Amino acid sequence: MCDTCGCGSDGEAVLRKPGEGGGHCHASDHDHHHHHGASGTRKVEMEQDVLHENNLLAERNRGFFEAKRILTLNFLSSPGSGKTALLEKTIPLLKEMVPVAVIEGDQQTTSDADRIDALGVPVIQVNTGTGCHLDARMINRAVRELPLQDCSLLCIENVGNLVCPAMFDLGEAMKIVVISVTEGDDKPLKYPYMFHEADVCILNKTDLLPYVDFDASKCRENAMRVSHGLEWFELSVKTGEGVEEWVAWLEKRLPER
Ligand SMILES: Nc1nc2c(ncn2[C@@H]2O[C@H](COP(=O)(O)OP(=O)(O)OP(=O)(O)O)[C@@H](O)[C@H]2O)c(=O)[nH]1
Ligand SMILES: [Mg+2]
Repeated sequence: MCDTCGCGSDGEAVLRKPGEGGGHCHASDHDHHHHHGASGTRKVEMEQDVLHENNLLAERNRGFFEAKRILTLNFLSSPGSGKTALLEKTIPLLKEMVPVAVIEGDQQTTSDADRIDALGVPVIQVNTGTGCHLDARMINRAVRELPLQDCSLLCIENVGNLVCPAMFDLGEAMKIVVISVTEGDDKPLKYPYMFHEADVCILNKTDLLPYVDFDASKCRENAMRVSHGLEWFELSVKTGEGVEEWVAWLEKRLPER
């Protein structure tokens, strides 16, 4: 959570089905009242309360997913690293093996949900408005709108942001952080909380490596410094290079039917 503005903690998220539009940002959506209290103590207490409430609901979500044997993955990254592109590549390779459903998180638009809808799997869009992350309550509401089957895969694409989403447990089994080679190999050190919380890191857009100053082994080393047990994949969604290894790894973790 942004501890300076507390964005997203006071607004109601909007759930949308693919094609329901809402493509425009209105100035009124950004009536964003900043409560910068003079007392640092109050700010910390508020943040703890919000996270405590979120954690309780996340545990309820987790219990639901475990009881139904739904493998739930939370995909996180900065905007544009390729989360939706990765889902578009991965889902067709898995959907014959296991039922797949998707929750898409964005501030506005249903464009990502429309892309997933084209794959023929159930999807719901959560528009967070001014909020910069998904939280456990939004997931709790969204799963009620989805035809979730037992022994299935649920992919959640979080709002593009390397900061706040890391703090909000959704009840997922794993956090998967996507980073692309255009972002700089120092990102794991600059956004350590995200990489520390992640179970898996996917370095995407390796097809662009010849054109950018990005040292993939240095990036991996930086990521391992903040999270020793991180699973690491390097791939290009565009060319398909490296995708097989990632999908094979995920396949082994799918619930047996
Ligand atoms: N060259 C190259 N471009 C890619 C690759 N993967 C994704 N892209 C492009 O990167 C851009 C962003 O991809 P998205 O999948 O929309 O990224 P995202 O992380 O879902 O973005 P947000 O939902 O806005 O946070 C698109 O123009 C993709 O075509 C890749 O492997 N190589
Ligand atoms: Mg996306």
